[in-house]
Amino acid sequence: MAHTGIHSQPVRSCLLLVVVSVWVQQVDGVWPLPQQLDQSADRNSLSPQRFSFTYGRDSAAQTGCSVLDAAFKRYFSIIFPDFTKGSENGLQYMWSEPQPFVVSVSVKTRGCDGYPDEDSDESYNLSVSEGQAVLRSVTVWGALRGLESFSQLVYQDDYGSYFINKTEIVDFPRFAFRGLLLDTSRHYLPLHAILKTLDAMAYSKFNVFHWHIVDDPSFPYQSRTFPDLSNKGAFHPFTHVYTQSDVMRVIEHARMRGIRVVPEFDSPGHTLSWGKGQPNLLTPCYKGDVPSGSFGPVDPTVDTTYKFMESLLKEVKFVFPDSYVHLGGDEVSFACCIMNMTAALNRTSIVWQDVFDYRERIPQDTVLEIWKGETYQAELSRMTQAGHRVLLSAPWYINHISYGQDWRNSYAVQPQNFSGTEEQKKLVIGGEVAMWGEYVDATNLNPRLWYEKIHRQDYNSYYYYLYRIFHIFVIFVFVKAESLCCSGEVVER
Ligand code: CP6
Repeated sequence: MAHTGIHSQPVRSCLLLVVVSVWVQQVDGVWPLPQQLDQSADRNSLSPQRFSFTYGRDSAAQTGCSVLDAAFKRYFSIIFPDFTKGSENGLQYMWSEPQPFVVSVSVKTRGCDGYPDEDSDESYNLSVSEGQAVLRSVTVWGALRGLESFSQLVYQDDYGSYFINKTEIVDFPRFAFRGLLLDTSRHYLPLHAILKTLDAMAYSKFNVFHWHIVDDPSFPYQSRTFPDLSNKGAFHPFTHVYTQSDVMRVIEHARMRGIRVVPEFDSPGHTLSWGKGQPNLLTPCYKGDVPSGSFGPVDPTVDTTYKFMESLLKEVKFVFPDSYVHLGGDEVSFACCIMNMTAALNRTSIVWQDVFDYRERIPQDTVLEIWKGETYQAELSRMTQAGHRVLLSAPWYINHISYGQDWRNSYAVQPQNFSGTEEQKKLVIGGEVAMWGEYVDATNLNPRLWYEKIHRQDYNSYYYYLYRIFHIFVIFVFVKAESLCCSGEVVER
């Protein structure tokens, strides 16, 4: 009896060690925080060999649904990063026989081949219980958001085993438009940098890629109708352009992640690069009676300008499937001329706040985007008072950096915190992060976009360090206790 007592001591402390470690193990969060999240300490172990995604029996989408078939493959690799078929369990150490785990996904409406749009229902319910998870949504776009949340719930312990806790999530976005602007004119961004950014957007449930594709410095969009625009206006006519096939790849990569692509062809200002491949488009500047050789904005006084703009926008409408087009209109005082074209466009247009500030007559369904920092709350009041839908970008101009921790301000913003009625507040359809390209290219884009968020979640928190230190301390105590009782055992023998 005495023997068993002493012998079981290390076993018991080992068990306790496991229990305490598990208890201390942080239950990983979901980012951004779901509307409702209930997590229990009960956990399932997952093994890649016995894990699968399936379509629920009652799901309107079944195998062959492009968006979800691809998402299942993608999220399998995201969930099990060190698992490659063939090398069986790689890093993992299994305590017991692997248990099967099935994620069953059911959507109400099929719609696997379409594009996400402003009315897409992105809500989902996720229930993780023993041996299975059930994900339900109205659309495939909601299912994508649910798969993202599911993947964020899976974690590995220090031995590489995978776990997921029992969890209930009810979730839907607070704002329909959650955008990110990239500027590919100041610096050319290679295709892979754009595709990687779309991947990262999906991890944070962003759903609109605002492609500020051309501007003063360069015109990288290779137009079918006007090839000289990029032949003469891009930084390089072959290497620094987006071909039609590049653009299609971006749109498809985005679609697969439930992300809309809204192109911006900013005019009538910010068009210097356009003038190189399209003679007589820009307003010539004069020194006295002679042209000085420099140019102003698009020339609103000649007919050819309108013909050109009409053809270009017709092409844009053909190439980009989204129902929104961004027409720019910033930093020039006669944006009126482009507004006349929007009726023929038959798309919802977005324009920068300048168009509203200059008191142009603006069609009621035009979305206004606020980018000027100082007065954005007053601007929100005025624009929604005038009945316009509004996008807020001013507080998220993250190309502006100061000395550390800018993210604190970005996260504190409440876009509906302005004086106005409830009706007015509903007109705020969402917001946009803007990463202008003056000082950003492919070498620093990723860290500039996502760096602070990574730190916010983990390592910047001193709780994280406290937790690590406490964990090491607990292990130390148990190793010590175990060695003490083991020496006891030796003495007994
Ligand atoms: N280019 C264009 C820009 C900016 C805008 N339009 C801009 C202005 C101020 C800051 C950042 C960017 N570079 N076409 C304004 C909408 Cl801080």
